[in-house]
Parts: sequence; structure tokens; C-alpha cells
Amino acid sequence: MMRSVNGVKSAYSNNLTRRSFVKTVAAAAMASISTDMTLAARSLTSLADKSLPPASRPNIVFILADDLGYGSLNCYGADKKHIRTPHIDRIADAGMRFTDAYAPASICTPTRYSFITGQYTWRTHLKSGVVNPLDPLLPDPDRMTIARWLQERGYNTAMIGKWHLGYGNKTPVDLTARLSPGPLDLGFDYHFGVPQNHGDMWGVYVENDRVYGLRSDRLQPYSRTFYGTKYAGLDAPQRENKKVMEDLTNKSIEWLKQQNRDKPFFLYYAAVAVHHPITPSDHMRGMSDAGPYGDFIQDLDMSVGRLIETLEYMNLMDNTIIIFAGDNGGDIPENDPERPENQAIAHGLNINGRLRGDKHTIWEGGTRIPFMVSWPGKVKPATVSNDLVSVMDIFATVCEITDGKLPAPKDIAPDSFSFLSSLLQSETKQGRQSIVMSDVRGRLALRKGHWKYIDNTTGQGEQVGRPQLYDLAEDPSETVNLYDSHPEIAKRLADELDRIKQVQASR
Ligand SMILES: [Ca+2]
Repeated sequence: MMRSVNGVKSAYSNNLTRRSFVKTVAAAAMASISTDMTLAARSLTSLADKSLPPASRPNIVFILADDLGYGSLNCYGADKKHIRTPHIDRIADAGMRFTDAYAPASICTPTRYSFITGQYTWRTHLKSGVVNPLDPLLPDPDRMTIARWLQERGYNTAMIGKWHLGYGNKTPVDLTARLSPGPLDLGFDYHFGVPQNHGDMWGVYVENDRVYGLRSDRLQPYSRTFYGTKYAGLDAPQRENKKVMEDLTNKSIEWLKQQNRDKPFFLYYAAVAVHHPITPSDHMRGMSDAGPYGDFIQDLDMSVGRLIETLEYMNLMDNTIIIFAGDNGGDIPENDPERPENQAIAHGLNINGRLRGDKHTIWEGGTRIPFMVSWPGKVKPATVSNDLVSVMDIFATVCEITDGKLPAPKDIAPDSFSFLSSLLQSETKQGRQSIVMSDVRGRLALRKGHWKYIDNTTGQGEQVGRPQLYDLAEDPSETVNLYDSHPEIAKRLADELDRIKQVQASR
């Protein structure tokens, strides 16, 4: 199962084996006999019983990468001569890797909204684009979220990392006041966040409902962000771009170290890598063979490794589901060969694999994402699924895992389909049959089976070009528009897209 990556992975796994062995011996010596027997019994049950108990409480760690392309991991085809991603690959080795997973949109905010609520973002007032740095909280605190769902079932919950869903209830948000409503009002017990991304105008972290380390309400804006906007100038510790991944990972590890076997936990870890600005850590600089962008991908991988290692040292892995996903496709800046993304391409890295388009676009390169799930004793190691799944589906899947059934879609997770049957390779496949995706302007597309229909109306009602139809089985790079030659298929998909738009819940 473990492949040798120029010796990297084999050495890593040997180390882990040795560490795990030491840890096991130490744990066994310390544990009381009764605890030991309980653990052994639980472990035997999970191995023998492939059908899920009516209610189970595994720990859940969801790792969301930012702007990570479909071709930017070794387990999704990136050549090891360009970049090395041994830790993320290990999740695929230990569990199931999905080939046809989608973000609900090709930009940051809608994917994060849909993960938390199980609802398409275009059902809200946000018909295109993202939440801006001074916008209020997008999710309605009265709506059930995945975090509150788990909190109500006894989980400790935390959101650490890129938030990008706004704070407060007015525009512009008062950065020096209490940032409420926010993540704590959506079911998270703890929050340590980067408001938008590590290049944003806030320049600081948020802890729970305050700017982290805020000393006074004095503002002293100076210097400009990556985007040319003035920094807010808050009187608080300023983020250092190249250290943000490490800071977020350290905070996550601190939080994980407070967890134990007695109470389940849910960690939503949202990395800022590999969104621009491309700011690899000092440690990783020059270690990849694809320039700074490759180094930044490897920083992401290193953080994932540190999280997994923590769970392993704490002996929590056997009851922990790890889900890893991208939030949208890789970003390929136009007309600027100096940008690190384009340097990586020049080195030979296919950021989005062979898919057409990139972040912001309606093409597969904008919305098809790396997605994998490990769950010891439940998900068979090193399996690959081509079932249609979405980041938005994690909510319903979690509902089925914790309750053994799904809540009515009218109120909870209305566009979320459980993929538990895919994970467990059940004989009766359920899951979703189609998925809607949107681009930066709110233009929608529908994938059903191997067909993809692209509508030509934006979220603001403008017409762009003509409708399109692609056969992804024959033409995964979306090169030949079949709209004119297959009008009946195009109409069938267009009708389904209309139907999903009209109803309140597509599940
Ligand atoms: Ca993103």
C-alpha cells in the first residue's frame, strides 16, 4: 500500500510504525485493564460489523485546502519530480479517493457556506462573487449547521483557519467591536480565524468573537495588501504571511491536545494554502521542484501531516474520520508569467490536471476537486470511487453517521446528499444523481451522469455566450460543445437545472 517516494514515504511510514509501536506499548502499560478491554472490544466490533450502528460518534476532522487544483497532489497525478505530498496521499492510501468530487462553486465563499449549511449558496442573497472583507455573516444563525448538529450530539467543535463567511450583522463590520454573530453562533465552541485570506486587509487573526490580541480601538492604517487595499491598521498582533499556515496548524494542535476519548470532537481546519499570495514558510523554501507555488503546496501537506501525527500520538486515529477536500480549482493568473502559479506550470506541474479552466470559471478546472475520506475499520483502504459527491454532502453524511437516518430536507441540509453508501461500498447505492455548480458571476451548470450542461445566464441575469453541453466521458477537457447536436439531452439537463432552482430543497 505504501509506495516509495524517493525514499520519503517509506522512511516516513517506518518512523510512524516505530512511533506507533512505542506509543501502543506505553499506552497499554498505563491503561487500566477495564479500559483496555473496552477498547479492544470496540476495536473488534468495528472490524467485524460492516453495517453501521444506528448512532455512532466518531471524531471528525475536515481539512479544506484553498485553491488546490485537481492535479496538484501526487495521488491525483502530480509527478513527484515536481512536488511531493506524502501526508495527504496517506489519507487516500488509508481510505477512499473520489475522482468525481465537486465544489459547489469555483470560488471560496460558496463552498464554505455550502459545507456549513448543506445548502446551495445561490439560494441566499449572494448570487455571485464572495463575501467581502467588511461584509456581515452570510449564514443565517437560525439555520441548522453541521457544527451545531454535532454540538447538539455531544461533540466539541472548532473552526480554525480561513473563514471567509463574514462577521456581525452590519456593513461595514466594526473590527474593534464584538464580532457577533459569527462562528460561535453557528455551533462552533472555538474559533481561530483568518477573516478572508492571509492577504486580506484585516491583517490579524480573530479568536472566538474578537480580534486576537486587540489592545485598543485605535486604528493606524498603513501599507497595502496584496490586493492594493490599505490594511485595517488594528492595534493587535499582525499576521506574517509566511507563518500563517504554521500558526493555524499550531492552534489546531493545541485544540486537539485538549480532546480525549471520552467526548467526540469535530475540527474544521481551513488552510490558507495555496491561495495567493504565494508565501511558503522559511522551512519549505526551495524544497519542491516547482518554485514557490510547489513549496506552498508542500507546506499544506506538512500541516496535514502534523495534524495526523498529533491524532496518532494521542491514539485517537482509530475512531477518527479524516476528510480532505479542495474548495475550488487552482488559480492560474492570466498574462503574468512571473506569478508563482505560472512558474510552477513552466516547471511542468499541471495544476488542474487535464481539466479545462481554473478558479472562477464554470469549467471542470474550476469546480472538480481532490476529495478523500479515511475512516479506520469502516472505509476500505486504498479504494477509489467515481461516485458523484460534493463538499456540500458532508453534512448529510455526518447526519446519517450520527443518527442512522437523515433529517427532513425542508429545514436541514436541503441540498446535501449522504455518500455514506459510497464510503461503505454498500450494495444499494444512494447518493446524488446530479450536481449544480456555479462560477464567479453566478452562472450555473449541471452535471448528471457523464453529461454537463452549462447555462448562459449569470447570477445577475445577464446573458453570456450560448448554452453548452459536454460529454465528460468522451471529452473530459470540455473541448467540443454538443449543444446543437444533442438538443434533447441539453433540454433534459436544462429542465432539471430549472427544477432544482425552483424547489427549496433538491434532496
Ligand atoms: Ca478558494
